[in-house]
Amino acid sequence: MIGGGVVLAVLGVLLVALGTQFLRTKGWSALARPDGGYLPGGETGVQHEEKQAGLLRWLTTVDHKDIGILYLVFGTVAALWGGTEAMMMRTELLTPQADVWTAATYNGLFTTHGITMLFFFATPVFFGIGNYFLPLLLDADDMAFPRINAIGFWMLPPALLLARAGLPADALGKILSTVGIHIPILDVLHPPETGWTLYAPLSIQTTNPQVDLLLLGLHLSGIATTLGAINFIVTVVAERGEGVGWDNVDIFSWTMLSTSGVVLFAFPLLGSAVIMMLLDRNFGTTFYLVEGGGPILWQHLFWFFGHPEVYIIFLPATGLVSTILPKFSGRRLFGFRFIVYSTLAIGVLSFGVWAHHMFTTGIDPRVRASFMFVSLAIAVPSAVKVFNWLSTMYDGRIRLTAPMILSVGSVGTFIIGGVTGVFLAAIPIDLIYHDTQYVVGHFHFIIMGIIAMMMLAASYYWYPIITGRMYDQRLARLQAALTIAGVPVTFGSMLVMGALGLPRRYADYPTQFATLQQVASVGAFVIGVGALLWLWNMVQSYRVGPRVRDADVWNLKESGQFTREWQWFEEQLDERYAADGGETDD
Ligand code: HEM
Ligand SMILES: [Cu+2]
Repeated sequence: MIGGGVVLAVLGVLLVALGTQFLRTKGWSALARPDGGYLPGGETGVQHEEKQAGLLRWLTTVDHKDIGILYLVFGTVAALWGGTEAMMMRTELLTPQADVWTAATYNGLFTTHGITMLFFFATPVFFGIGNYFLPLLLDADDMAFPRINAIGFWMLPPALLLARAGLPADALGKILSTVGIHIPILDVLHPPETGWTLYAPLSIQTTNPQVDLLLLGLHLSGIATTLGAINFIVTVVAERGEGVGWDNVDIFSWTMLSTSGVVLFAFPLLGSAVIMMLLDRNFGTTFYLVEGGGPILWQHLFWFFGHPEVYIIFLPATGLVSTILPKFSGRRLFGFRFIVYSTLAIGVLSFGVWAHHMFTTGIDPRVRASFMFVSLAIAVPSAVKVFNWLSTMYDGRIRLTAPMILSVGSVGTFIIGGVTGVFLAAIPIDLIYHDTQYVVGHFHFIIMGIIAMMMLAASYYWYPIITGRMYDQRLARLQAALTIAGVPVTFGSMLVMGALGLPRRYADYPTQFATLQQVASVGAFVIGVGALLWLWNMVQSYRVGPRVRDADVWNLKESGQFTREWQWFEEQLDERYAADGGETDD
């Protein structure tokens, strides 16, 4: 025991020493990159000027901005797919019976909706925003490893196809069978019905081979996410421009750095856990079976990944609030340092709370209590953020643009999502609310309320930089209002239904819940209409929106907040319009 302690202590000291040395090293960008990215002397090994044309360009690009856009487009497609499933579920729930779709279809819907939204929408969209803007914000030439960056992205489409092969296979099989063609594999692949949590023993006993493809897809997406995270970390640590010291790193980069650190510890574990599940399913191992490690082992491993995953997508959203809110309050971010500390604290604490998902499984009460305390403790750094945001707005000159409306809305929905979460962290309350619609309501206030809403805010805030054009701002404000109104109607109803005892993951329900379910569905359709308006606005403005000629779109110079990405944009505009004498027409 004592020997082990000494070894651990020595290892710890070594690790800290190494880390300090790492951070002290100057001139990282002068080091050769093993992947052939940047060469010594600050010359780029990758020539963005010689881009290919058309489709080939998008398939071969290693430019961080292009890869960022690829991520954003991919994430948007996934969001539309997962969003369609949300609308299908809400349609089913309009009536107490499972009559619109079968119960089996509903099971498939919530499973694939959850997986698509978390793995293929939320994470990729933040990686897209990070890819596009981190190098600009940090004054770096590109991401640290441009080729690895491209590889990381290109693993995602096959991962999505593997994870979601069930639906296309099902549909294709049905279509082909009407014309008399029969391909057996298409009949057996159908959407998994395990929930996104894939609990054993159900996920091991299910014969549907689509579950195996899903596990492979998750594994692949895990590799992709890890590669991306390594790239973000090295970029922030080693690729910052001359004038960007650690005291000068912007808040969004801080959150991407923290998120990437969390990814590094969470996703590889998921990778191993799903491989063990594949072995259980196909090769007779018993990692998660009663005679072996037991089903609870899966829950431990899954949530050791799963809880940090929710912070992986939450932290960048807070980074966006901290970035956008001050710009339209005419004031600097209040308590910058404390926001950074709270971000780091949440990142570390996120690994100490996983068993709060397992309070009802009969684990040792003493273990449970410790997880309850850490879970409650996370409320502190989260509240620090909220108070800082409120203080930033206090006495400020608020301008209600679309990104600002969404940011303020996000702070509001986050407060509801956070406070309902504190209740769940308390064991006696969780024992009652576990597996009810209350839980689903709680996490959607976060996942839709701050995460998706801040993505929308970011799209409105930075749209001019990415496209060089402006969108319809009135439509954007309308869309922001619809989303903010829809979230509490939909997910507030779920909170109430859950508190009244309605379990989650059921296609049918007792008739006394009909009214609340219908209210929730109407709210969801309002959000859905908003999403379509957003899509229309983005696509249409990309084609015919007015060109931006003054880089100070948001009047940021006035309050001294014309930050690096906008300065870069200004240079671009200067070059563009100097080159053609301002003759470019729409
Ligand atoms: C308009 C927006 C949305 C609506 C109306 C919606 C609706 C729903 C519904 C009805 C369920 C199933 C409830 C049940 O019967 O158990 C669900 C589950 C879930 N949703 Fe959403 N959702 C939305 C957005 C999102 C977003 C943006 C994310 C993630 C980024 C997300 C992640 C999840 C997850 C992880 C589950 C749990 C799946 C499971 O039980 O395995 N949702 N959602
Ligand atoms: Cu959790």
